[in-house]
Amino acid sequence: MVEDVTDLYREFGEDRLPPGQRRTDRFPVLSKSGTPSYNPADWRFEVYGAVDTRLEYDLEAFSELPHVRQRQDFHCVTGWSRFDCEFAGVPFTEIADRAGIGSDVEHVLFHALDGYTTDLPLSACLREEVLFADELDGEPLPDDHGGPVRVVTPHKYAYKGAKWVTGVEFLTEPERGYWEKRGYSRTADPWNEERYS
Ligand SMILES: Nc1nc2c(c(=O)[nH]1)N[C@H]1C(S)=C(S)[C@@H](COP(=O)(O)O)O[C@H]1N2
Ligand SMILES: [Mo]
Repeated sequence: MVEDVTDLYREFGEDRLPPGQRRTDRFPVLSKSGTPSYNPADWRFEVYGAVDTRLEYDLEAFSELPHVRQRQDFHCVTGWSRFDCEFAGVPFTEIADRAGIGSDVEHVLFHALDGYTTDLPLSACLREEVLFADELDGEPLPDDHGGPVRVVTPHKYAYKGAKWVTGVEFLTEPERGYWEKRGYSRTADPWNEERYS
């Protein structure tokens, strides 16, 4: 079953295509420093910070977590949008429930294999469409697009979705990620064209 969440734009704007974006059927690859290599046997996904229980999964354990399949749109801050991406993955809320997040948690910082980080308020993460995705269009997520696991954030510009994600850190105070430190918007709402801060 594929759940269609492409109508989430109604919460934010009039049009499915956010202002200043153009549609593409290609899926360009954008990374700060190329696709990192990793040893699948050593790969770990870690959940830490202000949580009741630290979690750690290897690839097999991650693949056994409950997954959902969704049709989502993808909006890059550089101006292209790709409609109808089919992602399968573990919902952010599933991970948050398993770790048990403290009542003082306000913010989340995602960590990745290439040293990339990106941050979001907790409230922007506790949404059904925020996934730790390991499949794209019915295939294992390609390396260039963040395999084995990436974050997807269809309600935000795509730099909020860390590719090659290896950790999620729950914070009691905001911290800035890689592009957020370099002038990209902290809030990144595509329908409000929050590109730069
Ligand atoms: N780990 C990591 N994640 C990342 C990036 C990166 O450089 N490293 N780039 C971000 C940016 S700026 C964008 S637009 C999207 C691009 O995703 P794509 O290459 O699958 O199109 O990934 C985001 N996630
Ligand atoms: Mo980007």
